[in-house]
Amino acid sequence: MQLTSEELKTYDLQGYLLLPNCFAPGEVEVMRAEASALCLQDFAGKILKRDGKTVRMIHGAHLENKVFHRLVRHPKLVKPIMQLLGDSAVYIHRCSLNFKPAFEDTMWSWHQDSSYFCKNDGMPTDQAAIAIVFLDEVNEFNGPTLVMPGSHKEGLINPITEEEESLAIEEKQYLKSRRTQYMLSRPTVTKLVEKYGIVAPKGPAGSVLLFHPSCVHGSAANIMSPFNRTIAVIAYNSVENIPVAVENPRPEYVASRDYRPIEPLSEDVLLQAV
Ligand SMILES: O=C(O)CCC(=O)C(=O)O
Repeated sequence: MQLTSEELKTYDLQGYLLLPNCFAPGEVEVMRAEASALCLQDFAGKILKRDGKTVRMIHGAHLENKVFHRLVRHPKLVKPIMQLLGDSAVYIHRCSLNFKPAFEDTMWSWHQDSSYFCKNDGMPTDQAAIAIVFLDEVNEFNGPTLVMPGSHKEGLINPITEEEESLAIEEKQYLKSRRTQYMLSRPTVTKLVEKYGIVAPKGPAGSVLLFHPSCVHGSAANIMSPFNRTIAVIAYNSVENIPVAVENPRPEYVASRDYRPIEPLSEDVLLQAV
């Protein structure tokens, strides 16, 4: 699958591109079954919510599971990603499964992934790309990823300061538990939304959302709907943008140090026996 020049232009302008129905229902079913099986296993990349039971994320699904190992090498993802990164060879920086079960308050604050990639993982530039694969239908009710179109042009934005954070937390205790390292402050979010607005790309299970790691995004809680929302989030990086060594590297299952370029597998790879 190749992106058209129109699609490449849209991605460049908006910092994201939605590809509806990329994967067939049979392929989605295979991935969903493997995601459920992974939730029952124990390994370091499995992150639970504060209740100690509900799975929030599985880091490194592609290192633990054959189907996700194949998904990250699927030509429907790798070929468009290579185009977005200037026809460069790419490697897998990270892959996670993000779970938002029905009637749960799991959320992600506003942030840029490039802050993590550049500041924590040592990427020289933000020239990486992310593919989100919808394992469930994503609709207006179950907490779609929210994106500020065009915000990738800002480059790295300063996250919330300690002072802003302590004020916000005094005001709303719940923020303390929702804090992520590079969360943006409310004044910053307000200014950015005035400039860029917010979109919530939605689509059937099997759709793919491509986005630029500097595109500001976040994700509200799925507290009201009876619909689960599981997505696979895969970050690819160009072999021209290999990270420099950092002092306290994040674990391999969060930020890979295997920079070998990947070869796309065959189109039907998700349906082959494991
Ligand atoms: O799950 C989502 O909708 C957003 C996740 C996210 O922000 C991330 O993985 O960086």
